[in-house]
Amino acid sequence: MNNIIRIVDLEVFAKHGVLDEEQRIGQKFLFSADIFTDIQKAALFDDIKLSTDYADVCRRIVDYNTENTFRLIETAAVKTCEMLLCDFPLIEGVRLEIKKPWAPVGLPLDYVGVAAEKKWHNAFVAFGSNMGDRKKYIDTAISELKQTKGCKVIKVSDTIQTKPYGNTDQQDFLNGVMMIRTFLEPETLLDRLHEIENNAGRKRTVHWGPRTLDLDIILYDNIIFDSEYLTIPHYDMHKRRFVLEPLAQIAPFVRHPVLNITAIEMLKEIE
Ligand code: PH2
Ligand code: MG
Ligand code: MG
Repeated sequence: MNNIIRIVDLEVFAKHGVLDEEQRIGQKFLFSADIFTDIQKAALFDDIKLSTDYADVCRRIVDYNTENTFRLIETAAVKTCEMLLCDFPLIEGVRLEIKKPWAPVGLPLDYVGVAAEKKWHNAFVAFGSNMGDRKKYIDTAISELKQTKGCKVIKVSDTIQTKPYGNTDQQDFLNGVMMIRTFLEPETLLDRLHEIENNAGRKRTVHWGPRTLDLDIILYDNIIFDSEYLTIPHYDMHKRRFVLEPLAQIAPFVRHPVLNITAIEMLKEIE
C-alpha cells in the first residue's frame, strides 16, 4: 500500500465527547487521513473516474461526523475509517487521525488525538453441513455473510458431497469454501460466523458431531494467529480434502503461511 491520497487537518465542528457540554455545544476537530489506493491507473489515463475524489472524501468525513456523535474519539476514528471503506470502492485502507485541540483538559496543550487504521483483508471461510436441508443452510449462510457490514463475498467454490472425516458415524457433508474481503478483525469475524451458525439452529452438543452449519476461518491474509478461541490457519486444513479441493478450485495458488505451500500442493500432498 504505497500509493496514498493525503488529507491533512480537515476542520469538522462536531459533538463527540464524554462530557455533557461537549455533546451540547460541540467543538472543533481536525481530521487527517492517509487513503491507501492504487493511483497508478488514474495517473496513466489522467482520469478522476479511475481514482477517488478527495473532495468527496472530505465532504463525507464532515457529513458523517456531524450527523453522528460518539462519546470517544476512538469510536469516531474507527467508524469513520469503516464508513470510508464502505462508501468508496477503490479505497483499500485508511489511516485516520483525529485531533481535538480544544479538549477540556484544563491544562495547556496543543491537542489530544487518536489514530486508527482499517483495511480490507482477504480471508477464506470453509462451510459444511450434514443435517436437514444442507443446501439451504449453506445458501442462507452465504447470503447472510453478503449482507454483513464489512464483509464482501468474492468467490464461492462448487459445493461437494463428502464422507465424514474424523467421527465417521454420521451423514455425508456438503462442503465448500468461499473467499471474502473483510475489514472485521479475525475474532470479530469469528463472532459473526458463530451468529450465522446459531441462526441455522446449530447446537454445540457433540464435538465433531452432526451439524446444520459449520463455518470455519481457514486463512486470513497470511497471518498466523493462535488464541483460546481461534487458530489461523485452521489447524487441520492441510489434511482435509473437503477443504483443499474447493480451496484449490477458487484459489489454486494461495499459500499456507506456515507450510509455505500452495493449495494445489497441499492437495497433491494428501493424495
Ligand atoms: N467437519 C468436521 C469433521 N469432519 N467431515 C466432512 N466430510 N466435512 C466436514 O465439514 C467435517 C468433517 C469438523 O468441523
Ligand atoms: Mg469445522
Ligand atoms: Mg467450526
